[in-house]
Amino acid sequence: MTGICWGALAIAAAAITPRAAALHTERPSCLLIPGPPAVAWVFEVQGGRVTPLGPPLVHRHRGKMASALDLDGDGRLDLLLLVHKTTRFDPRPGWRPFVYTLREGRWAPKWLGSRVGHPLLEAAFVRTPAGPRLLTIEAFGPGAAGLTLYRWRGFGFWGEWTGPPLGLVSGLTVADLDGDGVDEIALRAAGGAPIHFAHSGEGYALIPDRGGEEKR
Ligand SMILES: [Ca+2]
Ligand SMILES: [Ca+2]
Repeated sequence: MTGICWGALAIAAAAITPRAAALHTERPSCLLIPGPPAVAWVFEVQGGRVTPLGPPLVHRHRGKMASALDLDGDGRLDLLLLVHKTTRFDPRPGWRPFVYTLREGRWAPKWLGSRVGHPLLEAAFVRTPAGPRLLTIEAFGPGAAGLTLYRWRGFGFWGEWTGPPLGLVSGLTVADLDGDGVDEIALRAAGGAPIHFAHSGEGYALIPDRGGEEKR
């Protein structure tokens, strides 16, 4: 992290006036500086205007994969950030899913998870036909990773669906490609080719005709 970056950070932070989240879009955008410390902004872009939806979230550890939406439908924006650290219950460094909620203009911890089912590689909030969910890529074993969907249930996440092993996939990106309010996802296979999935049944299924295409 250079001094120039920190100068820009300080200016940007000073320019942001926290306010209650008045969402015009269901999926706000996130900007993340991985750090450490990690700094995440949540904002929406509408008609060429960029509107911050809260103050910057700063976490002293390295971070990745900031993702925001209203996870539990209470009208308050929730922010997912993966942070790389040890925990009291898991002394090995790893990626932890930390969730914050925007309350009275501040990011308040909602769930600072120590682990999920398997070692966590990547994660994002997604919109499914059943509502918002946490989608993870987890390491199932040597050379194998896969997708798992979790539902928020008051305090913590409940595993709802686990897909088949996919090999070494990474690069999770989320976008509503057809504008129906349900997110499609893209991953990179071990060889670097993009593979696309759509929500189907209780989880995600490969979209065969988009298997080798570049995402729009
Ligand atoms: Ca919420
Ligand atoms: Ca869609």
